Amino acid sequence: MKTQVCIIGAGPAGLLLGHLLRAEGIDCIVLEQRTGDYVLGRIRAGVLEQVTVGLMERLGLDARMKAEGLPHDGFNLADGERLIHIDIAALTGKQVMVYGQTEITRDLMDACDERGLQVVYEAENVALHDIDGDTPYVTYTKDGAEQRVDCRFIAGCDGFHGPSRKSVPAGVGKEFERVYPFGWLGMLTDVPPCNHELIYANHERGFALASMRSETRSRYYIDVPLTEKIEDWSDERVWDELAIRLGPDAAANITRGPSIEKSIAPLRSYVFAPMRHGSLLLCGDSAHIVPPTGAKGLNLAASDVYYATEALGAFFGRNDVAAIGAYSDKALARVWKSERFSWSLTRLMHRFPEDGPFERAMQVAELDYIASSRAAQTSIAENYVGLPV
Ligand code: RFL
Ligand code: PHB
Repeated sequence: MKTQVCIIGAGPAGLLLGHLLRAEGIDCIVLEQRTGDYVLGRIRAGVLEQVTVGLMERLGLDARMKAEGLPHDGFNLADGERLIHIDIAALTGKQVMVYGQTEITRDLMDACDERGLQVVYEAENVALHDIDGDTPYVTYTKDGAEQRVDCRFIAGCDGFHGPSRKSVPAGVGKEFERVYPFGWLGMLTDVPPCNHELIYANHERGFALASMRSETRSRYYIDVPLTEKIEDWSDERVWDELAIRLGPDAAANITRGPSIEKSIAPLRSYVFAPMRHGSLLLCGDSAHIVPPTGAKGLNLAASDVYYATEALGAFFGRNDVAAIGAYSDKALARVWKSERFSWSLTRLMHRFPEDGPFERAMQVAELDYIASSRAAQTSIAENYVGLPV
């Protein structure tokens, strides 16, 4: 078949881009290696910035998010003794939206038929060809038959492990990476949240985060060494650890219940630059990873998609080749700022095994500074709600 843009991956980046291109009258197809249910089964991000909310509004797919999402005016940093409240609404005039990645993905999936967005699930052996030139194509296998999509552009929205980034010829791109010596153990559970706002805690036993998906569904995290196995973490063991790390006030409000999902994810900072090579544009996790501490991963995928839509719209609308050329620099300028914020919040809120008394003193001093300085709180708040696109 022939189309204008072949999108690889039906995660949030691929589905958002597909809908936005369709809304601009641009032909596209999405190829996804997994089933729709598998994609929906991944429990990931929970906090949406304005850019992500704004794209759902622009698509007119924001009704459920507006009805069921929880707008938050602030969040908290706990340092073992006190809660430092970051009043993002007062400091920035903005809010964040607590609404799960699963829900966004479901809203985008549910609208595909009505909006004429074709998604091929269980597309195997997806391979990119001739990305250096103007006539790239993608091959894949579906139900045992080889298929070919000819297109003008390929959008690589296939996450960190997908084939798109790997198709860029060796030596063309540069990788920047930082791997962290711990992972986050996440637990989803149908109990009311222990606090009406998120709490990120730095405790001597390690990091903890109290988050939520709704008034009746909580999402909790603790950091654990990468050597830990999920089988060794019973629900009770996770609850005990959360109660200690989040501090006595939060612990008093914790309702315990069985987990409905529990897994350990490694933490990584990673950027691949440039984010475009020839006819291939990379969006989302295929080009960069952030540690989840600032809740930036999904939101960066959304800002990439915003810039990619702008570039592809200019190209197909008025043959503006320069807009395609500008995509990578525009996207990366925002990516690097989110990388910086996620890295610095990770550094501030976790106990690194290699840290000595000096590094710990730096954390204490920084938390004390944040607690006492409106300027410091404003800086954190404006990064947390998301820098402008
Ligand atoms: P996704 O969501 O990984 O989607 C990529 C899609 O591409 C498909 N794919 C292929 N399709 C066809 N052929 C192939 N060969 C393919 N290979 C892969 C995959 O099946 C998938 O459907 O990337 P996208 O769309 O860029 O979205 C990015 C976000 O998902 C990601 O940034 C965040 O979820 C990151 N992240 C978190 N971000 C937060 O803001 N808060 C969190 O709490 C949070 N938790 C997480 C996370 C990422 C995790 N990963 C990647 C391991 C927890 C985890 C476990
Ligand atoms: C989540 O609710 O899953 C979540 C919230 C904030 C983060 C990371 C994850 O920084």
